[in-house]
Amino acid sequence: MTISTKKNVQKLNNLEFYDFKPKLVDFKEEVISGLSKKEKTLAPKLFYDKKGSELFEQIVELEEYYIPLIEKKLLMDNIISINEFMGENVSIIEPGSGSCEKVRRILSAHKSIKNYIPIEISGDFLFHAAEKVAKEFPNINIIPICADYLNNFSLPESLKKESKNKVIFFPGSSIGNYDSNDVIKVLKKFIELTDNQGGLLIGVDLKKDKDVLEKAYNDSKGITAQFNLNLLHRIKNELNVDLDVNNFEHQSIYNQEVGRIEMYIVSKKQQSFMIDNLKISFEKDEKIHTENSYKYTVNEFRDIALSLGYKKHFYWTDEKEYFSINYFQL
Ligand code: AVJ
Repeated sequence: MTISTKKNVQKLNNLEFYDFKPKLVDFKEEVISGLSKKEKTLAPKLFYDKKGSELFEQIVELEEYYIPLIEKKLLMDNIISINEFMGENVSIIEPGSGSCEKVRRILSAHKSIKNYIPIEISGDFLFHAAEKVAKEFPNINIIPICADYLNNFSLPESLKKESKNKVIFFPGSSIGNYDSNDVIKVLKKFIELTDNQGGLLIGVDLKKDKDVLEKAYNDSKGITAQFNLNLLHRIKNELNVDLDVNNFEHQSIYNQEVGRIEMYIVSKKQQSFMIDNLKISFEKDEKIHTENSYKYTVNEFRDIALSLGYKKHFYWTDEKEYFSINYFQL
């Protein structure tokens, strides 16, 4: 583990950056292995290059994509009780913190937060986001950790001893990308991080009408389609592949039996392209599976968390019961 000493950066005495030098995603390797499978896949983490991240910023502004608005309202309307459940001298740990935007609602409303620990794989991005938070909240220690939150990192020793009340903040229904085995792995990791005595504040998207769900992932402005098809633009540009993105289309369907949105890139015709010497062929209507987004009932998700050791559960939903904020306590 190294504590990086970045030059040309204003020293803030409430900011301490830890860099575990996570292995970055090898785009080419991921694409080749995904497209060589019998059922072709591309992992959702590949969405987020610069263009993809910009498109995602547009998705979260869409009315049809109800998640961010409802989550924001639920957090704001219930911030007092949420803060009470979290207790005092809290350390908030946010795996996959991105721009650290949502946590501000908690940091500014809570009187007794000691530490905020955002964890993110992209170091520069993390550093700048954390620096902003550090300036805005001079009384909170900001301890960004550059790491893949499921692998090879640990919290600084000082944190392990000092603060009992560790709370994991995992908003946005990020948990939706994980299938049932991985949800268990992720939650177990969270329990380990909070030393078997903390809390978990997590946004979970709920099962609902197929129509509402499919519109959320196939919006009328076509932004989600662009976001999905951006994967093909990445392949074309970054791997120098001769392919025509117009020969593919975006598809999102709600698989009711499994309870998940499935996103695909569909080949409009029989075609192929070359990645170096490797030929990737498609039948007409053949799909590349690009994302799953699992939906739960409140009870389904509660039962998973309780079976892993969480003891108390509090939750908040909107009137239509589209989305839930859950607080679990160990
Ligand atoms: C970032 C995984 C929460 O599944 O709702 C949104 C990603 N994909 N629209 C989700 C996403 C297409 C999103 N998560």
